[in-house]
Amino acid sequence: MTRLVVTGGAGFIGSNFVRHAVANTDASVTVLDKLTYAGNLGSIEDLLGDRVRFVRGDIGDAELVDGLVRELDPAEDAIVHFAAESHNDNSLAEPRPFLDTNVVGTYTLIEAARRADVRFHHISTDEVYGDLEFDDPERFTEETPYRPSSPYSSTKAASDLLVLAWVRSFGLRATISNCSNNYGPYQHVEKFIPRQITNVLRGIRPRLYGRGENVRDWIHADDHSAAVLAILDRGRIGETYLIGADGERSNREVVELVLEAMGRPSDAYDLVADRPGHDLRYAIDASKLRDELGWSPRFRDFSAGIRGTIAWYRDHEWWWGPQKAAAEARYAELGR
Ligand code: NAD
Ligand code: TDX
Repeated sequence: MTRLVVTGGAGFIGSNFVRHAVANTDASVTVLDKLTYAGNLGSIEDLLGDRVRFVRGDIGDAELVDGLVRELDPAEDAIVHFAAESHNDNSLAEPRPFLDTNVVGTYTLIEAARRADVRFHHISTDEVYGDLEFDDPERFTEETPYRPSSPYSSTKAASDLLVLAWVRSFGLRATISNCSNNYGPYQHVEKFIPRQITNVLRGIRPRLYGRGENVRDWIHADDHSAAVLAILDRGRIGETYLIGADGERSNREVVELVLEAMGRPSDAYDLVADRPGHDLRYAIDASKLRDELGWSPRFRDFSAGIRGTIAWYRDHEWWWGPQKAAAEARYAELGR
């Protein structure tokens, strides 16, 4: 049986991936997660047992990481690296943890993978490519030059470049995926869609940055997980794969959809101060992933996906409720 070490497996996408891997493969999983403010053991607690083990620790702890990676069989096992500081607004307020986890943490993991000759998959973001104009006919591809805008995206870009250098210089058996904006269950309430859903549930008006015109390319987290499994299974070593589901929407459209689906007037939101350096638009061309690996998204109807996500937050206040006040207090300090 394959064993996967999944870093950041108590976070949003990592926990969705662990759930997806348990349901769709016979792999066993070791989750390595520091449980920062963004990690929540409640996201995977029901899975813990014979197939899923949880280790609390920092990906920058070389001794701990080496020990876990040495348990793996280089012939069939892999490290799947989700752990990161992931929120742009936090990276603008306090960049240092982004350097420690995203850059030094990734370095620590690829050194361990190199020593043990273990396959490594690096999870990254489309934000490494910077942003597009609203009317740009081109979308991001694997050939788009890196042009990150924020402390978050620049540290993710740095981590991608480290992985590529380790492939070329040391023969690390690694792949990289750069995905667009994810939505779905278990996403922290600081992020755009869960923030607005839980605001409405708490009787607070949704908040749109600037004029709400910025565009994001949405994909359901479960489709991201399926793409990562396809890359682990059939991806070519040293290659980058972009993951996206043709889900471009302006932030205003998303908020209107959430409000309507929750039975509120579609204009019952407030415009607030913009994010400094706010990327205008992201858009992914995932042709390589679709054509080479045969992946395609299952969640094609965005408004159905949003309604499912709203239902999940309605039913899981025990999961998000304890985080809501602290997240809103951080936004209040930023005037957003
Ligand atoms: P998240 O913030 O929800 O989860 C991050 C997890 O990593 C948390 O469980 C946290 O406790 C853990 N963690 C943080 N620092 C750690 C450390 N030093 N050691 C061990 N664990 C640590 O993030 P997410 O949204 O699930 O993102 C996961 C990955 O996917 C990130 O690499 C992110 O860059 C990438 N990504 C996210 C999106 C998105 O839309 N959210 C899109 C593309 C790519
Ligand atoms: O209250 C809000 N109002 C608002 O208008 C919040 C929290 C956000 N926004 C806007 C900013 C963005 O244009 O919504 C958009 C999405 O914001 P975030 O959820 O913060 O995501 P983004 O900055 O696009 O980054 C996300 O996608 C790429 C993830 O957080 C990253 O980890 C991932 O790499």
